[in-house]
Amino acid sequence: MRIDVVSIFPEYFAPLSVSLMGKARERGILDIRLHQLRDWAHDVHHTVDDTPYGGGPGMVMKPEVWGEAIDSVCAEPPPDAITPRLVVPTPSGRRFTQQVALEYAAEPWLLFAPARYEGIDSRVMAEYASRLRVDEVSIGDYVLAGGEAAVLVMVEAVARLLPGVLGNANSVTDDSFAPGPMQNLLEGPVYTKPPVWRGREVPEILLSGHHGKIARWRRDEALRRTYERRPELLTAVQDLDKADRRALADLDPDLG
Ligand code: JA8
Repeated sequence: MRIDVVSIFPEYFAPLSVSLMGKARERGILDIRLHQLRDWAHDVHHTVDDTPYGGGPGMVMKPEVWGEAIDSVCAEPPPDAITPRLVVPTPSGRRFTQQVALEYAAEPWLLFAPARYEGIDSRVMAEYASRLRVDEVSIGDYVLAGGEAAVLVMVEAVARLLPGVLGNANSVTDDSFAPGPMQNLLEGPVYTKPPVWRGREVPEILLSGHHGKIARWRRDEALRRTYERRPELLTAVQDLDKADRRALADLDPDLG
């Protein structure tokens, strides 16, 4: 997969050379190209922002600079006649979820355009929407100082889904067996050795070797944690079995 990122802080993306994503790049699974937005600003100060029409606080990123940057990145296409999916992080975007990460992982080419200041002149998104698929996406309901951190989050969520990026030890296929964001259940607690640490014991069932009972216990813990921390997820959980309904009824008689 090819990923281009255009930013006024390309050095912000140093973590993309570490660990999982560093290895994926070395192996050629990920082709990440970073670009300095100011390279497409032609005035002496390499200006990328200007005051907002209509007044108000802060500055808005200039359309001409982004337009030249995106045109130029798109003009260096991979072998086929493909175009990138343009991803613009913004708190006013559609929510980036695991489902969106799976969608992006199936794309050959992503182009991220993280903004600073009050965002990018909206005509840029309108212009490219007539040529590319343009997604304005939010990673959550909080405001960052810029879109760079959101790009790091999204690239990591996508990269771990690419074939060959994860080892067998923590395979993506496990995501669909263990409770997780895909099933609308939170993961329950996990433990490793020693069996007693500072007087705290590992739940006995996990040491029992009864694989069926362990699976049931984990499911119950996942249901309990989801009920306590993210109750809104439970309304969306599919295919609850009889034991699931009993576990939920124990937590809250209105459920299950
Ligand atoms: C921000 Br400025 C800026 C640009 C993108 C994003 S995504 C998010 N949660 N906050 C702020």
